[in-house]
Amino acid sequence: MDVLRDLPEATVLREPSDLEPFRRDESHVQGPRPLAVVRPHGPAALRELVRRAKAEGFGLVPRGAGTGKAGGCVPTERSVVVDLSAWPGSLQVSAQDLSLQAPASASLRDVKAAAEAEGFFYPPDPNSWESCALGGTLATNAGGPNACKYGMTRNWVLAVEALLEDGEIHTFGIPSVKANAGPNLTQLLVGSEGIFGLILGATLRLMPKPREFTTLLLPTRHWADLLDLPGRLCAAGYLPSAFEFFDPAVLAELRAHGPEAARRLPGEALAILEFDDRGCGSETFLEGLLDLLGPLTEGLEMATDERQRQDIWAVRRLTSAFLKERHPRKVSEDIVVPRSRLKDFFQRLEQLDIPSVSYGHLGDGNLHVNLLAAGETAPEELERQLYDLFRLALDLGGTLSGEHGIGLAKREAFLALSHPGHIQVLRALKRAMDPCGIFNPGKVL
Ligand code: 2HG
Ligand code: ZN
Repeated sequence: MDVLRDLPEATVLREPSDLEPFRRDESHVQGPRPLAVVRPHGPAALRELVRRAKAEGFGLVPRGAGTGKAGGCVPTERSVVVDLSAWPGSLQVSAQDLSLQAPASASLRDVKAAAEAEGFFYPPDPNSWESCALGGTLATNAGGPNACKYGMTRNWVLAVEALLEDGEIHTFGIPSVKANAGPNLTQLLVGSEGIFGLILGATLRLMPKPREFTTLLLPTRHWADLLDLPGRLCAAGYLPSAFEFFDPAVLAELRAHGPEAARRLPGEALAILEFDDRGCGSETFLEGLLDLLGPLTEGLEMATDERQRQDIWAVRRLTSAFLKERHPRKVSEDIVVPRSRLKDFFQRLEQLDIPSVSYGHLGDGNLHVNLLAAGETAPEELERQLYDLFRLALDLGGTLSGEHGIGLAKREAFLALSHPGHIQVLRALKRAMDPCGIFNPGKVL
């Protein structure tokens, strides 16, 4: 029986070859073929989808552009993928409210460009910012390099529109940073990975566009010298807008096999450091900064124009895809440790038997530890390595995901390693908001 027959206001894909690409996202996990893929164009489709999902017992798996890193939009058994790429709506900037309204289907690239066209800045910048959908960034609470100073997507969401289990679209929040009438349901939905409802649009917070940048390439001969720098900078009142790093192994691989621009990268390990405060190009600011960097200034390069700045960032931006191309079966993690524990983390990682290389967001302690040989490692051994890694992050006061979320990829580890009280509260919320279990079943919890 076709559970999606005559679905109003929707395009439905049913051909196996059309469904095949929807089994995956950008993580290492893959799901079964979905029952169908639905592209809703209006509320009637969603109302009917919820009704039929409850009646027929199938799940609704939200999907944006499929660039997620944790399998959050990967189907589980008996589910329909709700592809929000055709969800209607336009981008509207309110200069007076410093806000931007956008549908989940908007690309993050267009959102950032719309803000910029009016002289504003929308900071969230996950690596996939040029191809991901806004809806995916809201569902996963996406991060990126700028989170070091500006925080995650959730810090920039004022209101959301979401489909809930009654089949209706509800709006939570208002276009103001001040909204305190009861607990914040907007923030409950952001980052909930579609398990409480489906986010269809949002009102985002904007800020004036930074106009000055100081961008540094910071090579070092001794990798460990970089590790206390994020903490030292912050303690001294220097908060970078981004502080990225490549460990010696990633840097060597980029240099040996990367594109032309990567072959010239200096150092044994390397950091990219950016400031965007007003006055960050001034002599006083730079003097203070160089003082703090001390011996690390040896070999330092500074971008002197926007093109050089973009060249520096281009290499960082391609790293994930580059490593994936060279090691297609690798597993990439995104654990976090407080920046004050970075040195301890890498010291203790060395003592564990986890063959890995690392790069990522050193400034906020969000590390992409990559197990390049995961595809050739026995499953129990891989699981042992991952659990040891997660336990280490937790022991140091961190967590097992900083920006990619739990999805399918980290569900078991999340359930096994989280405090039971935490899981109990989440399950109670799930039961209350989705009593029939139709929203993204088998994810997170
Ligand atoms: C990045 O920072 C992304 O480049 C992707 O979060 C990281 O591929 C990865 O693991
Ligand atoms: Zn990242």
